[in-house]
Amino acid sequence: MITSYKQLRQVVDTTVANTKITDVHTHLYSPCFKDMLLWGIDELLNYHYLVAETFRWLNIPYEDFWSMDKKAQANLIWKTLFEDNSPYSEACRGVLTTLKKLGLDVGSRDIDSYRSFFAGFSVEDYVDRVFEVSGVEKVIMTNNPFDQEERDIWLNSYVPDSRFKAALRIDPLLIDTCNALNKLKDWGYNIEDELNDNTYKEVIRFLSEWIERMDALYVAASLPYDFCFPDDSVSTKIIENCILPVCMEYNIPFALMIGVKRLINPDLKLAGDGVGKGSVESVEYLCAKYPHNKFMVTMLSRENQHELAVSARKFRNLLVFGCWWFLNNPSLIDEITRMRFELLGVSVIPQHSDARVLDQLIYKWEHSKNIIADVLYDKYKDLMDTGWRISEDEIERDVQKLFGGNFWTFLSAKF
Ligand code: RAT
Ligand code: ZN
Repeated sequence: MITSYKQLRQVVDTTVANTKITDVHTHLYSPCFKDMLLWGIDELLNYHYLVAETFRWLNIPYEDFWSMDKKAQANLIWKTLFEDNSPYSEACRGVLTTLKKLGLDVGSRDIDSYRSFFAGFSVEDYVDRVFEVSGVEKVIMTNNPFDQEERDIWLNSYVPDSRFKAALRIDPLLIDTCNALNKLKDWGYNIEDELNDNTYKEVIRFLSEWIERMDALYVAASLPYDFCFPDDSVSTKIIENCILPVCMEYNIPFALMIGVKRLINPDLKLAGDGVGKGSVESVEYLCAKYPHNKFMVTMLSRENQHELAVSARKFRNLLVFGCWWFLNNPSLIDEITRMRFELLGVSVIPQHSDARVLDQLIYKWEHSKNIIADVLYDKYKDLMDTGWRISEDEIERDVQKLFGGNFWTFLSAKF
């Protein structure tokens, strides 16, 4: 049993540091996806979070930046955000934490020496290194069957790697349905001109084939802030008639990521999205109307977090996950994690990385783990103050659930 605050602190820190993580949502790819797997200093610097921050200082036309090669873009981002200003934004600091944890001399500010370091690795060795340094054991990819490059790999050269699991991402079916259905037609599915039972059957066939091909752990969509369910839109029809039945058949969750304001500045390309408040009522409707379906939900707006956590108290088929994208900042992770632990106890996935560059697993988890450890320490300390006695095993049990167990249990649950 833990007998002092000092011992508690030490057990929490060690357990959080040593527990292997399942990262439930990333944009990473296994090595068989070749160039789609991004890594190294130039990719780290070209992260779209940093591109957005760089443009706050640049006066050049957007096109001039986009026409530069990756190395020149990285140099400009480095100069603007790291040399001309202090890099304490979360995305900048992340680059430095990553370099530090890889053993590089952050104080040297010598970007070319960082480049030489990365050039010394094969991709396979580097993947091993990042998994080891970050403490991540498995990552869930974001797999888009509508992307031609990705599709070709799945069809021709995919090699399973037990560290990288798939999630079937179907945004085009919901936000660009007409074009998505035309693609299905091109690929030989018998899609009719209207959304009728035959068309739904063929969409279901498409989804089933890809779930099986990818061995997808869940089906996912990133949805706009004004996503509303139900309504009389095409996306409601596809969700009702295709996605929910397929998820039910395979007993896999439908993951909804709600709150994007797409391309509020199109000149910024991937960096041009914003955030808006979403409808928790839609999530509640889904959970209540489809009690045998499972839903994983993360929302992008800070204002939605409390309401979403309350909904999760009401629906066992709702698993809340992560501090997504613009919420992945220390002050907000701290606030949201505290509130979730207070409302939901251990029954939540406190974080996912959303890493797009392999190396980001290192900083995203390092930063989040430190905050989660602080919050856990406070919560266990409050328990100790009541006279409740806590063992090291119980802390390990809880942290294992938070860092992966809850996800795997939810996948196998049948409601
Ligand atoms: O966090 C991000 O990198 C965003 O650009 C999005 O990819 C978002 O996470 C998503 O999955 O749509
Ligand atoms: Zn994402």
